[in-house]
Amino acid sequence: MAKKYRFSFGPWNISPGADPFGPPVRAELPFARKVRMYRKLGFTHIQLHDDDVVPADWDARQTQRGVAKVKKLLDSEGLTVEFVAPRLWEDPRTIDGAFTANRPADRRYARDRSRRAIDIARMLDCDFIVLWPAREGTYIREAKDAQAAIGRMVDAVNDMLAYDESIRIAGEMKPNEPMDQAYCPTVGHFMGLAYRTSDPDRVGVLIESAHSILAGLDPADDMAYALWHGKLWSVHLNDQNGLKYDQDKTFGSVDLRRAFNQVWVLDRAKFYDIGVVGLDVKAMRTTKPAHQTKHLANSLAMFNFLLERVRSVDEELVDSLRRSRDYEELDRYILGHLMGKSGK
Ligand code: 3MF
Ligand code: MG
Repeated sequence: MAKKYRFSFGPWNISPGADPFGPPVRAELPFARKVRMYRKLGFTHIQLHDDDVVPADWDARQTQRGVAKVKKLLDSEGLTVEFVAPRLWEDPRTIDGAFTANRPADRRYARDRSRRAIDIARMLDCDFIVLWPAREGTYIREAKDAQAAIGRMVDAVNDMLAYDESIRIAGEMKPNEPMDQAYCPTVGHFMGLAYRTSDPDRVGVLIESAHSILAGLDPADDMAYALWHGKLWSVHLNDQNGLKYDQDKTFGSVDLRRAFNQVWVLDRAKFYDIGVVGLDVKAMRTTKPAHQTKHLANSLAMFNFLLERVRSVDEELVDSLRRSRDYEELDRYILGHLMGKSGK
């Protein structure tokens, strides 16, 4: 592969613009219409929740037929499924969490729904599952046994690993929202857990820039940490303005230098040979329907712009400034380079 990146997003990234304080402001586009937008926007891969493909309450036969129909649609557009994620946070049975719910029947529901997500992934020629543990935490500390909860998360991952002997699973960690506190708030937490599963080589992470930022961490350093372990299998690049609600802003739109460093770390690690670059970005609520994919096109363009900046860094200069510990000059050089000024 010639150092070329592949890009993906999920159908939820073209959205009607509702927020907790106001209703939708754009019509929800039919799934098939969204699918037809991917290639034109420069994307070859699609990310899906299980119920983006077929409703979660369909029986096995309906599911098989429904998935086959979606597969045909994706094939006709030349799209590859990057991952399938079981949506374990909307059904009433997941109100108290999924794998960590206190009721055994709710935990069984989460287990069965995750197995079904694997079935759907397989029908779509995909061997990659992403777990965003949305409600695996609490509003108050005393609601659940936190130690038991971690064990239950390991059990759930083990169940999926046993259900399909070659499926790979990546945890997408987020410190909060919708819960006050998540049991596996960071990449490091999930990776510790991954090593205690029955097949650590098949358990990795997806890092979302905003989720690292919300945990007070630098996304580029988080990515480097997971890359060192050989466990960074996907990313959700976006941006985030401070420690607030999850904003999913256009990549690079808040902090260009922070975005530059994410591309730097990914490119130095040859991520183009490892995984697909996902852009988990959301249009502003003020965006008109005619412009509702601009945030995706702009995020991809920003990645490519920063890639050009990363690949034109004067490596020798950086090395020599590191050796002489002249970080003031390095700081000036990087800022100048980001602004297109090449002066040494
Ligand atoms: C939540 C997210 C989600 C997950 C997606 C896949 C809307 O903060 O980032 O995107 O990425 O549900 O699990
Ligand atoms: Mg995400």
